[in-house]
Amino acid sequence: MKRAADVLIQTLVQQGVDRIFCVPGESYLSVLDGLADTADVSVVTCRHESGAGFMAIADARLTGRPGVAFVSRGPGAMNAAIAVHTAQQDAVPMVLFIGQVERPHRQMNAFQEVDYERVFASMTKWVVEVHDAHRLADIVSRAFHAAQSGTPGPVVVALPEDMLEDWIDAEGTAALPLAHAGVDASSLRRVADLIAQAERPLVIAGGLLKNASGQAALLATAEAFGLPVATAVRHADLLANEHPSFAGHLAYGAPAPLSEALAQADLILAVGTQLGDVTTQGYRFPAAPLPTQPVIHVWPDATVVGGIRQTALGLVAEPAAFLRGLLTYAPSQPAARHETWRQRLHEVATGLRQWHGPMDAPDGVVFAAAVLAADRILARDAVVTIDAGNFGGWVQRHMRFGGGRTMLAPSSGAMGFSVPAAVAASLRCPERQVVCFVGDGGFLMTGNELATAMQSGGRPVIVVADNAAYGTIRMHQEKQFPHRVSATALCNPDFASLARSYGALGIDVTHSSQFEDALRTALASGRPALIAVRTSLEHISAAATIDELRIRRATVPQEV
Ligand SMILES: Cc1ncc(C[n+]2csc(CCOP(=O)(O)OP(=O)(O)O)c2C)c(N)n1
Ligand SMILES: [Mg+2]
Repeated sequence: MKRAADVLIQTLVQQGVDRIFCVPGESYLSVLDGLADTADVSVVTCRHESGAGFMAIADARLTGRPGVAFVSRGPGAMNAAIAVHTAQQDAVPMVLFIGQVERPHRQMNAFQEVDYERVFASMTKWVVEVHDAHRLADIVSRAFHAAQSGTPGPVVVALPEDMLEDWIDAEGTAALPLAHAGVDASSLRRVADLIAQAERPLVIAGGLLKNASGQAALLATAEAFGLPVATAVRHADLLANEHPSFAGHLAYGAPAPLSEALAQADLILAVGTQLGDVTTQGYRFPAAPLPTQPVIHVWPDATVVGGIRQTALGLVAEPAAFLRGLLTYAPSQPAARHETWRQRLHEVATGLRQWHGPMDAPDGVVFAAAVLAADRILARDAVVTIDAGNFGGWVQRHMRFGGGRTMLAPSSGAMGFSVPAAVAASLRCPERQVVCFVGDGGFLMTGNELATAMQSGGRPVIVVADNAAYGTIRMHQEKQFPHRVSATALCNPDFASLARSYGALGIDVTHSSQFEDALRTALASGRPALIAVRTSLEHISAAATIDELRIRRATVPQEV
């Protein structure tokens, strides 16, 4: 006979889980008790459930396996909700285990009781509450299967406290084999034909290719067909940005020269992306529901392919396997006209990476300076995490990714992702440099996970862009309500001192000339470090200053 909690842990190990991120709760004490004796699973104790969830997402991105978080019932679960939503928007496999009130007290508004099925239904692949301990192992195995099948995403498993303490005659359940969507030879031939007939074919590559085999297949296909590749939002690392096939990053508000150049495409091959709102620049490129150029869409889930957009060809297939199959039909040599088109796009993308603005302003460092220095200094295989916020615009546009350098950022635009993600990345990849870029707003949402880094042996370098503002929102205010600043100014702590109080290294940067030394010192320190960059608010985004926004607003006629 075994305690159900121990059967659960055995099942986790059988699913390949070697690390979980948690905030403990009295609702799953027996699991914590069992984990104390389990050498196979490292337990990272976090300071907030959003941090635990974000760490699980980053870990999933780096391992290719579902990320796992354990949180307590009710309040703990609600704190974790932001990560569930992020995993859903990013199609990242994650299993979130939540304690639940004991079974006899369910449906009685018991202390911290939540109906998880109702709360999480809209943002998960599956929510299940385990009522019978005999079913626990099978349900957990199925949860891992569901998180990885078709469109990957989050699954929530609720564990009533008393169920975990039942004694049962059972063992753990092995991982269920995943079924992979395939693609037939005639479809592959048709794709190759459509590429051959097109004047200006373009690949849009997305997050499902964000692993070694996906990136290798993308590179091989791009080279064999001579295809340009634009990447979906937050995935600029799918292809080395210096590679002649790299045709830009479809980030939030992509610069006009890029979107105008890409719009010339007469065939779009979208692989491993859901072609969501941001990547398609508001469902305009390729347009939905009726695109202006033929779209071939490859994604391993029939409900997504063709679901919101007419496709010339929809293929339910694993993106990497599809690309490997397509290689068989590659031409002996890429067409000359494709080569010209590819060069044109690469020149536009490369040109946009140049920064022509100043490095310093009267009110602080222009954040471009920090990004350009980091780009020069960081190892090519560094992991870079990016929070939501305007400072991130410089990182996404002016830093080179791919070719080994990983970009981890939430396409959901969730603030607070990057510090926990960097902690998880430095635990998973201790041999790689891990650098987090975060705003002053985002840092104070989950920067407390610096304590987790100290405790667990992670050593991320955190670069805080401190412009004393929720700058992104201030930018929107200046666009729509110029000169009327409301609720966006921030009064901040001394971030470097704060980092020191955690036991980390803390360095202040007030002029661009200091950044390079600061980053080298931080990287060499071998411990968690924070560089607080006093950042210009006037230079509020990579695209415009506050003054420029006001002038634009004043000179562009407004609708009445
Ligand atoms: C969790 C969450 N809350 C609110 C927002 C809305 N939001 C987007 S950017 C932003 C401001 C970010 O400020 P900061 O981190 O200081 O970066 P900055 O824009 O100043 O560079 C806000 C509030 C969000 N995206 N996520
Ligand atoms: Mg800010």
